[in-house]
Amino acid sequence: MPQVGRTIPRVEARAKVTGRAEYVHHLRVPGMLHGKVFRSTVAHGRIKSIDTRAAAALDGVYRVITGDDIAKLIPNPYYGPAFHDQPILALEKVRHVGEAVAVVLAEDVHVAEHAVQMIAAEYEELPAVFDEVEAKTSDAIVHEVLKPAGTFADLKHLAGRRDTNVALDYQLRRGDADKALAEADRVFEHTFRSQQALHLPFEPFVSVAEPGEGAITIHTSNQTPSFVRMEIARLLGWPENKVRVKVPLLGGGFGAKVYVKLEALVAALALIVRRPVKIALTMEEQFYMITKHPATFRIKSGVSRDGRITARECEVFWNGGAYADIGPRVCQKSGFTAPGPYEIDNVKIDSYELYTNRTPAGALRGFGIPQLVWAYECHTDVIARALGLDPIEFRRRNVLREGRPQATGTAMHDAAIGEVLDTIATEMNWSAPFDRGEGVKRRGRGVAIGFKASISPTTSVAIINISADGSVTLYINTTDMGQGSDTTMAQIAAETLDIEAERVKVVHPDTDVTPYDMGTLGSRSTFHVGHAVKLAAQDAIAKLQALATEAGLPPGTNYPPDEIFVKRYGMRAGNVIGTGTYIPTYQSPDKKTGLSENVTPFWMVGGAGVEVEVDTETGHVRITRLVNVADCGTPINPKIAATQLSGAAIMALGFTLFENMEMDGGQVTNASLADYKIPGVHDIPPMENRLVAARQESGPYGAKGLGESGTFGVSPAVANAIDDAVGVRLTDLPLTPEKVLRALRGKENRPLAEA
Ligand code: MCN
Repeated sequence: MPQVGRTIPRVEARAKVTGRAEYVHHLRVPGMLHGKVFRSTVAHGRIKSIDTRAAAALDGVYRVITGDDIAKLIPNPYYGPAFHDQPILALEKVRHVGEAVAVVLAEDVHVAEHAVQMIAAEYEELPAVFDEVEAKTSDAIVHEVLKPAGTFADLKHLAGRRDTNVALDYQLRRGDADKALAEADRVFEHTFRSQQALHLPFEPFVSVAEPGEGAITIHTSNQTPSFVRMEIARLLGWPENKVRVKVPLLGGGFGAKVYVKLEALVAALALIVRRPVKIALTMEEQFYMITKHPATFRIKSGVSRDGRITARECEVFWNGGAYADIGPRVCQKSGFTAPGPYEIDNVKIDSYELYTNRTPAGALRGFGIPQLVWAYECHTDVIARALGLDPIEFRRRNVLREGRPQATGTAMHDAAIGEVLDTIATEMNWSAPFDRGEGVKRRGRGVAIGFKASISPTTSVAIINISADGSVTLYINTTDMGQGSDTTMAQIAAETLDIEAERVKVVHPDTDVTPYDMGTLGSRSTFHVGHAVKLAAQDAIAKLQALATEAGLPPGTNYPPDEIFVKRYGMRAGNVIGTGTYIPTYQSPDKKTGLSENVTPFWMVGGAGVEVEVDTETGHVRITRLVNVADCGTPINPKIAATQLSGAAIMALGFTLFENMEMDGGQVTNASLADYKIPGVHDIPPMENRLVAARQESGPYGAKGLGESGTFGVSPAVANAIDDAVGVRLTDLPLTPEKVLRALRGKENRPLAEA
């Protein structure tokens, strides 16, 4: 029976609903100390003094640790995937409000919490910069020297620089955008902004470190166990096999829990005090860890009278906050998709990753793509309206078709952009008459489509063990954070082995046992790890066949594995281990032109159609219908795939309508779930989720990534629908009732007070 394309319940479902599922938050280790973090209250400053005496004297406090204590253990205590810029605890300087400055350790977590209040730090405040556009030319320099990490092949080109906030500037030049703009029939230019927002997994960051003899075990809620092991080993100057990283299930990750977050801190603390240490953050502390990049996007297009886009100029400023994290990759990899899924001969892209004195920004479900789609799909709609063209028709005239080159020069293959657009149109009944409402309730509709490249080059390894009874165990470093990878990886293994998926056990990441994978991020696992799993299963089959031959069984016959083992070893004994390694081909973009003929192993495509009702007296926007459409090639598990699409879209609705980290002089003023609203069940509109019939020829069983595609189109589709309803164009996210009302009043020349 086919295992791929089969909707089976999640393999961990029973454990989750019975409360038996394993999470790091549940972990208690004998002798364990709890750490609570003392955080900076200034956005940029030199540390003059940290007074820990009162805290250390409190009954029950085991020890208070500062950056200086850590530097005694690790002389160069800076980490990061792109730059080695982030100290384990602040050293000399603080660069954002909420930065970790000291840690109190106590057996009782409440004692630690209390003692943290007794620490006092003095800072010499330095000029700070918060805005991404200002950061490019500001005299307030966040890092005096930039130190590229050189860890990942695609980020090796990051040059060490001084006295600049520009961590990376990526540029792409294709054709002659200046000339084509000068010659265009019409030119349109807009600036769009998106806000700082949060991942907010319901399981906040948590890590536990257990020191051993010249070794350490880290239990952590993390999406990249292989990287954590490598980075902790590098910091300690130890071989990787002395560092063991174990990851059970995650209560959500959404890109927050990639690379090193609390792991270096708990490891250093545990080694200093020689006791296990646990740090579990509160919901509020998540506001100081990692966020979605705020971005400013200036976009300019030249268009012909018949509705062809002839040139596009994109200038994107990414607000990376105080530490680069993976921002430079967002700036580059997402940057090259800034012109949108359209065939445009003349393109100029400048994409800048900037340091500022805000909470660092990294990858958030979409890796920068939602910020870009927000801008280019609003821009696309404005152009269509100005030309008097239907927005879907205008897109149809310009979308990239099979085999055509994307801005980088990489040919588009198996990217069902046109099909996604057509499916949205059909589902929305686009050509039928539409009820536009009346009185103060006006109705409108909008669409948007986006696309994303996958991360490349990366490595994934899988191991499959067939036991003598024929049962199968799969060892992978993919983190199941809710996306369902345990289930779908079991399905891919089972499909290849021709058994039922329910017979495959998936071992959670444990770097002593499970093999290398670059990370569960960028919707790369189904494609990359899926390939490795398939290869490992094929290898296991070949080894089983060799065993059958050794056992003297006639070739070509399909013996059940348990019979082969008994025949070969005279009893139920032995096992077969298959391994698979997958690395896609890649050509890094040319440093000057940004062009590459092979920039990604596959393209993800997603889009949305929205119907809204706008109250012209209050500015309130009600979404009356949301259609999510994506191309994921073959859905491995159709039901989970559909929930990936809807989950991503609901997350995007929060960023569209209300989520916003508010700031005052570097202080986050709404750092709690009471003040920072995320979508609740009442915010979920009537929703349909559709996957277009498609196949990724280069993917395992025709599959490719999906986890982020539902985030792409939501924000611009809503803004386009608002414009359609009431004729106002909003350019800043989130689209709050206040902004809608101000725009409406501005259009009518009616002051707000009149309302
Ligand atoms: N799937 C499928 N068929 C496909 C593709 C995907 O059935 N052709 C389903 C599978 O169940 C698979 C899931 O969709 O496990 C996501 O697959 P993929 O797109 O390959 O993404 P990853 O497994 O690499 O997961 C990461 C991705 C990202 S980058 C973020 S962010 C994200 C996401 O997935 N965070 C999530 N989905 C999430 N879902 C939950 N519940 N929680 C998160 O934190």
